[in-house]
Amino acid sequence: MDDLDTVADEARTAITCAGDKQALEALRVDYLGKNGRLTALLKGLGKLPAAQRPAAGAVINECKREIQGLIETRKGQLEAEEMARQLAAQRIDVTLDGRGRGSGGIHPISRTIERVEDFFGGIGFETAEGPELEDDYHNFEALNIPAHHPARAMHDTFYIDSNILLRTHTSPVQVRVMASASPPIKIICPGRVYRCDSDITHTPMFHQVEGLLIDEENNFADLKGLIEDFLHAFFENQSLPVRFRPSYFPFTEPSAEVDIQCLNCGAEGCRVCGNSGWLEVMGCGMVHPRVLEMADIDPDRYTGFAFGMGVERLSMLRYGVNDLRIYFENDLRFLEQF
Ligand code: 2NM
Repeated sequence: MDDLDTVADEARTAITCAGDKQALEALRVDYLGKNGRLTALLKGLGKLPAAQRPAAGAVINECKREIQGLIETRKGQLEAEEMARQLAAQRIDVTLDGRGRGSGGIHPISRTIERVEDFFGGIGFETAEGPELEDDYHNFEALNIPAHHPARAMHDTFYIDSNILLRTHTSPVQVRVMASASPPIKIICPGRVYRCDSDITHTPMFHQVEGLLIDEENNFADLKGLIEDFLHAFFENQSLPVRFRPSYFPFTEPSAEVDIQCLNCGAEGCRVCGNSGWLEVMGCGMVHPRVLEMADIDPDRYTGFAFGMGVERLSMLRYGVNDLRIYFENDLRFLEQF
């Protein structure tokens, strides 16, 4: 019975001090397990006189129950502490504001294309699209640009093989429409085009919108009037001066380049217009009869005019952007402004 008091006291102290559940389990085995110290005392009952055994057995069993109870209590405490630690570590303040969503925007290139489509769509032009991978015929041959024509050198073409290339303009879309539809044709063709050219004002991929009208009655005066109306609408300035300069394209005859008065200096002369007072914004002309013929359109019955513009350039002028590169950098501080 002295042994029992000693063992029980040791057990009480050890259990109270147990730092985690593994230590506690080791104590349980040590005192209450099959070879445990209290179990050993029970086994030693046989050495007592028979008369004392029941009372001693009852005391040892009572002690075992007490130790068992202390272990359960300590286990509960340790679990509660562990839970409290976890809750503190994983605490979430559900009253905090959310992160919010960044607001999306339409890329200025898309916006510019939409503006062009809005104007021409409003006067009956349909939008047409076509492949960015083209063949030599649709990108060059059918546009009156035969092999070895100097215009092919002007277009620094990305070739896939000797016949397949990345289109250098969206004109092949117009070639495809001319070959598959019959006049009247009124289309604009926006899209990506590719030229092997990269510097501060050129990116190897950029965007164009080209337009084409083919009907029985139209002439250069119609083309001039249409383009003037478009530029006045696009730049929201009905008195913006526009001029046409004679030029050359293989696919149009006659051809012209179109300038607007410099938006930056109003014709005074500045860095933006290279001191000329004018900004080149488009090319245009009457579709060459050979181009119509190759598309099986009778040039004696039909005439057409066409025009083309670079979307990045138009967009930069419209929105006052002075660096082409930011169109391709996906910088939200730029994009969010649109
Ligand atoms: C331009 C300038 C002038 C043009 C011509 C054609 C087609 F397919 F009808 F022949 N498409 N685009 C054209 C004409 C494009 O861009 C500066």
